[in-house]
Amino acid sequence: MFNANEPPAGLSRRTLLRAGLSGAAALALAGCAPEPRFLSPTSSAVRDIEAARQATGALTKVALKAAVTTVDLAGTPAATWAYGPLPAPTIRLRQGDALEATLTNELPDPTTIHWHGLALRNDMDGVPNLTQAPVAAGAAFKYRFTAPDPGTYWFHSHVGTQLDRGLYGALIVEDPNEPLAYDEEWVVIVDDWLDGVTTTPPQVLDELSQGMGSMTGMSDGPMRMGNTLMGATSDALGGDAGDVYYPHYLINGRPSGDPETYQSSPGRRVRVRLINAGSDTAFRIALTSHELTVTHTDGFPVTPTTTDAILVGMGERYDFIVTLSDGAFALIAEAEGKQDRAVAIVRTAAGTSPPPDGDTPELTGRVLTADQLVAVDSAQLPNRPVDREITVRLRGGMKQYDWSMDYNSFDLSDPMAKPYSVSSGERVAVKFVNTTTMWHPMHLHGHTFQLARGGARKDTSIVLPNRTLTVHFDANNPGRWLTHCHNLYHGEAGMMGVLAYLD
Ligand SMILES: [Cu+2]
Repeated sequence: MFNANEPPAGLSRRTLLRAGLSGAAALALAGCAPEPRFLSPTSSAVRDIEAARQATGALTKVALKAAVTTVDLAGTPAATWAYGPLPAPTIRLRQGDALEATLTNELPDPTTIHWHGLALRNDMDGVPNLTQAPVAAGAAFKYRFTAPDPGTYWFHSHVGTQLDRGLYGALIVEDPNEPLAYDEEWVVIVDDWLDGVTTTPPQVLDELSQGMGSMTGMSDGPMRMGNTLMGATSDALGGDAGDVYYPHYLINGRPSGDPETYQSSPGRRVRVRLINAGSDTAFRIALTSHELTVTHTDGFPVTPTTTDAILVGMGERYDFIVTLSDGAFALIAEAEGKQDRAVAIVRTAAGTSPPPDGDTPELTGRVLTADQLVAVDSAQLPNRPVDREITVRLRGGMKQYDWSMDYNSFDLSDPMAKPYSVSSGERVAVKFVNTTTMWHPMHLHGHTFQLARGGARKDTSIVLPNRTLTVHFDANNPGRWLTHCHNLYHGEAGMMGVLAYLD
């Protein structure tokens, strides 16, 4: 028995309305139109869509232990959090296979894993308080889902600023009918690193959150103030390139003082799977004395496009083919606007390694961004009219560090406070209107959208300052999906929102 004036904990006004009142009485009590109801991540619609996915029946099991560790950065020890080594061992499965990943949390804080880019079942998406309860310190959680599409994906913590530690790795979904011809594969993860060297990510967020006030970048080139970087600019990114000072940039967990060597033979065709796991850094990627032929972005195939360099934002991926020459070469990941870089060595013959700070004309040659790409026919969204248009205004700035979507100060402790609605089966257009003076790599969970008509299929896309990017997707994966800036600190400051399917 309970007092009718006082709903018991957990019973919403809406539940009571449905239970007892109807029509005019309910509307009068609510004081306005009835609240929309949204599908829950544990709804039958989520289970049904998972059951309907093409599945091979094969199951890949992995164990991921998130724990405190120390990594060696060319002789500098960095105390950090990681899933074992940095990066985590690559997870590989085939399209239609199921992944069972057991996360054991040995961190002092709660954590989750997000499977970035996969159109997976909503309750396995790893967003704390939205698709699952955060996994408490000392607890474990089993992620289990079918991988629907082949491609280059990655996984990372989605709690607070944990991504800017070492909690990330590559997830490769192989195509059983791979149409691309190549001899070998190299997974390349680029990252910006500060954890345990100069500071920790929570301290960086604290510092940034003070706001820059009236401070302006008067310097000629980037200048460090605490953990803030002033004056890092990029024409390709339309101005401010990034605002966090990083003492190291890494390729596959290694700084330029201790580069990885990729050993191969002249003439070999290598498929490079490039992932930007950085938190505040776009990278400009080039291989000395080579052209790059881009074949995929964010997992989906594009018409092969040859370039000298690629500009990759945080969360984006590019696959490209290189035919290796005879000698020793440097794969350069130039931290855009920040005048620093990571390198790896590509070697097909004896001889001295190229110097890490050598001249790389490729970096200033043709520079590819996703807007130059065209999806192959099989990756085109079918032609149909838009059923729903959602406008997302990106707002805020460095002065107050008040990044947001539509002035909503997003709080992951109450993620469903103000969702954007969609309905199953709709063709949705999202207009990201960037009203700020900085670029934002915007990410949508659980879907792959299309850039313009015929453009690349992507899940993370650069929106330049004072520009609008319109993307289209089909609402075919029910649930509650985060959409946010993949600049980790912008996201944490509030540039996040939820796109929720109506029940
Ligand atoms: Cu941003």
